[in-house]
Amino acid sequence: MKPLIGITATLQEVDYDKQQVNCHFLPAFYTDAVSQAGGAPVLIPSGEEATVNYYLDGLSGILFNCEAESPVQDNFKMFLLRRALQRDLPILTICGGTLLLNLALGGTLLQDIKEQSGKQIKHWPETANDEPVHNVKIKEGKLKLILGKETIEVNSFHHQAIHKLGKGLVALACSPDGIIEAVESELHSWVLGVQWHPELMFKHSAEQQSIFKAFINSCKLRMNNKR
Ligand SMILES: [Mn+2]
Repeated sequence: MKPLIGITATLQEVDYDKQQVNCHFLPAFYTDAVSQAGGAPVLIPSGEEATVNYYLDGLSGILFNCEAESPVQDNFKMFLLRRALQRDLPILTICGGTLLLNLALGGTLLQDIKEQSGKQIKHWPETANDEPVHNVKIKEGKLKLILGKETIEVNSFHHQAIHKLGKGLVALACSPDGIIEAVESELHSWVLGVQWHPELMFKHSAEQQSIFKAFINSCKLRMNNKR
């Protein structure tokens, strides 16, 4: 049996049959990454907060995607994230999802890395989305156990970053300019956030794929313990 993995979708106006229509949108990289790691992906549309508990009853883990949101959608995602944390569900967050995780736990953000930190390395790609932009140094913790390495090359698509860490979060990886690029929660069984996009790299990177495998394995444990 495969664990059901919720992935947050983004409500977005899309050209649909010659009209602009609100669609629930998720790049297929996310579902591909979850499927290939052994999970059964399920999209979670932004909607009524009253539905959140029904999702959480059925899911064995949640992946928070990165897409830019409206405040209304952010509220829904924040509600979903807080409830998932309360239930100690396995959670993987990517890029903007990781910033949301930090906010959910009371942390703060750097709104513009260049302006606020004065640091100069690039956090935005010049070429293909799946190519490395900078390296990250990996500290002791969950990510080092998953990757078995002290340095990896990652892609990067962010102007914002974690500033003050949220309650229970520990930094697991930093870029050469000292920006926090990965976190885990010490207060939960399996909560990992990365600032880069492993879903764009996993197809040709075994180490990026191992992040999804570790997530899905924790979701399988959760599923088996619940039954
Ligand atoms: Mn970066």
